[in-house]
Amino acid sequence: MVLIGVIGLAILIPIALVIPWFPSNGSKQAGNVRTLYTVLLLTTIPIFVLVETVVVFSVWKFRMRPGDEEKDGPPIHGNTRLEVLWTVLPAILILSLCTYAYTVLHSNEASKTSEMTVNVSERQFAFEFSYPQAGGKTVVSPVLYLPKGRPVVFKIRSLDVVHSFFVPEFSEKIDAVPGITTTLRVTPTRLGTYPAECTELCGAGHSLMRATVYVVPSATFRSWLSSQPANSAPPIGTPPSSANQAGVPGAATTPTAGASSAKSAAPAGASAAGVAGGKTVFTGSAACSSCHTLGAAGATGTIGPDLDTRLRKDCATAASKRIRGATLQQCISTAITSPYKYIPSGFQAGIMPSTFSHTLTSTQIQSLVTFLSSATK
Ligand code: HEC
Ligand SMILES: [Cu+2]
Repeated sequence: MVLIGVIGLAILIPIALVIPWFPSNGSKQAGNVRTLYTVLLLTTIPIFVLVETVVVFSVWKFRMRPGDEEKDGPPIHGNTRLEVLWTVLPAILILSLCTYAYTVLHSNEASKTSEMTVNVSERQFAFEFSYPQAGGKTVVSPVLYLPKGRPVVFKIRSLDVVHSFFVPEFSEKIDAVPGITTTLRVTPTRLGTYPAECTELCGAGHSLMRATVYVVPSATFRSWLSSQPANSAPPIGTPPSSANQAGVPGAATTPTAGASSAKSAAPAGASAAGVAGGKTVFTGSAACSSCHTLGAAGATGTIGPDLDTRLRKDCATAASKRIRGATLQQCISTAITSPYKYIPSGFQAGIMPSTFSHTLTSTQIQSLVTFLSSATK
């Protein structure tokens, strides 16, 4: 029996250690999680082997032999020493593993000195990262740049449904829940390009909800940051009034920065009304391009109607004119702000986000209308 157990261990432990359970290690926290996982493997495999060996041995040793059909087993009853042993040992084991896991979690979540804050805003189906800086300048970006070695605290919120924020190489993730701000701490330790993913089924475009993370040397990070234009809050349109959270762009942190003033302050610089601004909104923060095809924007999404071929037609039918408005502009505007009023044939309601009238500013919507009406054939 001991021999079988030793053979089992000799086979299973190398297999468990060789399997690449995790993607490459990209953060300090990921290192801690991996060590924890290895310790768990090394303690649970021997227990598994012990239990299975005893089970298999007993099945073989105490099997019924010819002539045993009518017999009962010997009337063994209780073994105090054994019972104490199999209660106390697992209890000690579980307590120590829990304590160890808790300390790993605690140190991964502990706030670090010289932490950099990055706000993560999530909505169907896009991420947006903003870097609040001294001097009042806030940089907003659809990709995440991080300096290697610098502890980062992510402040994560959702503008619509439950999403989550996960970078596999950092080995940590947390949900983005509407109405609260969740935090996640990461210290990137390896240069590289990683995916950030939403891991909460959040709608039809969920599988497209990804962003790119670049971990770069701190000098590169600084020059990237200073090359970015300052962008006043809110990053992806005006959040619903329930989203007022201190320290998050777009939140009404001062009495004067309410929803209405945020609305008029938003379209600074690049997001000004007009064709170019509309294209920026379409391909960038509003993530229209993840669902729609549109040549002028280089978009190839297939979840919603192909705007190149469908939009003019769908806006010219009698029914669409009555419901969405008689001119192309009115039609597009209604299609964006009240998407389910008129459903083009072959599509269904409930897929295109119906919250654009809250999450985009009126200037952004106007620039989308201008852009789309000039771009569609
Ligand atoms: C999650 C996928 C998705 C996203 C993101 C999305 N749409 Fe849509 N869109 C659809 C679907 C599906 C339809 C068709 C059903 C409907 O009208 O609700 C549609 C319809 C439309 C129509 C009407 C098209 C027609 O032929 O009648 C327009 C215009 C439009 N979307 C523009 C936009 C703009 C602008 C954005 C970004 C602000 C956007 N959409 C974002 C899925 C999406
Ligand atoms: Cu999501």
